[in-house]
Formats: sequence, structure tokens, C-alpha cells
Amino acid sequence: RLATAFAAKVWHVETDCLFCKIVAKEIPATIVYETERTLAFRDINPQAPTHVLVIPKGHYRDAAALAAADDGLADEVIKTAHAVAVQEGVHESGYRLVFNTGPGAGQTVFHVHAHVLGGRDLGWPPG
Ligand code: DGP
Repeated sequence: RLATAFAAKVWHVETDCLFCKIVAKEIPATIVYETERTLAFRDINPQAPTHVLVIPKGHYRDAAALAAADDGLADEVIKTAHAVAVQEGVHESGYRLVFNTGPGAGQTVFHVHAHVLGGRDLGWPPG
């Protein structure tokens, strides 16, 4: 299925994908930032005072698939993540950008998403 928004821009929609449904407004989310091709919304189970997910509106299963798309969309996701960090006021204290990639790394939703985490001290190594 192809979806249209913002003047004839189309992207791939995967049936039964939770985040595709958030893009389509079929499932509510607290959206904090949006560009033509990306969307940022608060994580339903926040792990830090700022915990926002940034996704491309089109469906890519993980960061590797997004990078392979080779059309600047991966750049745009990272730029949106930084814009969210600025908007949330965590860009100066520092924030973490995480792509869990694959089930072994804790990926549970297979529509690529960058976690933007900030607003507290973040330990390293992560769990
Ligand atoms: P990951 O484990 O990296 O695949 O992260 C998936 C994240 O998605 C997890 O932190 C919780 C979040 N999440 C799951 N379902 C929903 C939902 O329906 N709405 C929102 N806003 N976030 C969700």
C-alpha cells in the first residue's frame, strides 16, 4: 500500500505495522516534531525524562534497511533527532541516539526508529 501526504509524496506502508499506524493517525501518539518524511513522538514507556522516537514515515524494518535506501532519508532522521534534542533542551547537557537493530539488540518494533534519550545522566555501557 502507498500513502500520500505533503503534496504527492508517497512512501511504503506495511500492513499491521504499529508505527505505520501512528504515521497514518490510526493509533494516537504524542507527536513532538514532524518533517515531510519523518515523525517524532514520545515513547509509551519512557526510560528518561526525554524519550522520543524518530521514524521515517515510510516503512523500513531496521537501520540497515534505512541506510540502504540511499536517498538521504537516514540523514533526515538524524537531523530530526537533533532538532528534537534542541526542542527538548537536552542538546547541551547531552543526549543519546540509539537504533536497536535486530531482536538480539532489543528491537521489538520492526519499523526503524531512533531513540532520543536525555534529561538525566546516562550510564555506559548500556544494558
Ligand atoms: P525497540 O525496543 O528499540 O524496538 O523500541 C520500541 C519502543 O517503542 C519501546 O521503547 C516502546 C515503544 N512503543 C511500543 N509501542 C508503542 C506505542 O504504541 N506507542 C508509542 N508511542 N511507543 C510505543
